[in-house]
Amino acid sequence: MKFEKAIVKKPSKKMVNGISTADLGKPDYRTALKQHKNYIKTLKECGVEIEVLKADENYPDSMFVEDPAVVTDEFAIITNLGAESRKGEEKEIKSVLKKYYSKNIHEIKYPGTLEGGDVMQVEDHFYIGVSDRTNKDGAKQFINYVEKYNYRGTIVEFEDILHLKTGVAYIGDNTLIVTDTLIDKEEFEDFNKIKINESEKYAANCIRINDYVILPKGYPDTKKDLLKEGFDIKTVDVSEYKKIDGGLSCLSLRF
Ligand code: CIR
Repeated sequence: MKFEKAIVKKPSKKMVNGISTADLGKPDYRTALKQHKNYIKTLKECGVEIEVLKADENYPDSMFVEDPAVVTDEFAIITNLGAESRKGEEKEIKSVLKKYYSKNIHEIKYPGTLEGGDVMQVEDHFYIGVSDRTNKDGAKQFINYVEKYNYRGTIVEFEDILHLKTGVAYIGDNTLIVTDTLIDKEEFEDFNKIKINESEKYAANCIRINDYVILPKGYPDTKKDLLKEGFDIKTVDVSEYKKIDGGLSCLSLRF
């Protein structure tokens, strides 16, 4: 998959109150801003042009732009967020995406809920996690939309993680990087799998952009494993986002 653009959103001061189960303390806002700038720089180095949206003090989690929409080079699907405090984030994203997609924008509607973190694209196939944030109705609406464009969808059920992509990433070349929770899923049996150590499971939320896999900084075993498999790596420190359950993929929409 070739990516040309990415949308990111500056974190607001309220990000320190983002939803969290991590038990790692509150993020430091100034460090988070520095890390965000560095994230943007790294995406640019991978060859994508960036649109940066303004911070929004009404939504502490709104820099996690991956959740209110799913984008491809042909169409966009605006989601219906499952988390109460995040409902409404999709309005701005929808107006921004209109300029890129004109008519090819669709919306997940109540009673369906879906968050982009639960959607993993593998070429023309989507894996949709059913989680506390995404329900079956939302997943089915999503599949109906993508089938119009000749894409296919598979629902994946799991427990214990926030989103599907908290535990798995597609990094190209038919390869998944995957944690214990998802490694034995039959939906993934035809992939090459790189298993993540339990102690480095946060690194499962990584992204492949053009020639590079971007990994969170501080996960040396995962980095070694990927280098051994021949992937080119860049690392970005996202420690402040980890404190509010977010990671590398959540911070951008890539298309
Ligand atoms: C939330 O709980 O919604 C945020 N604190 C973290 C969202 C992370 N997003 C993602 O994994 N796609």
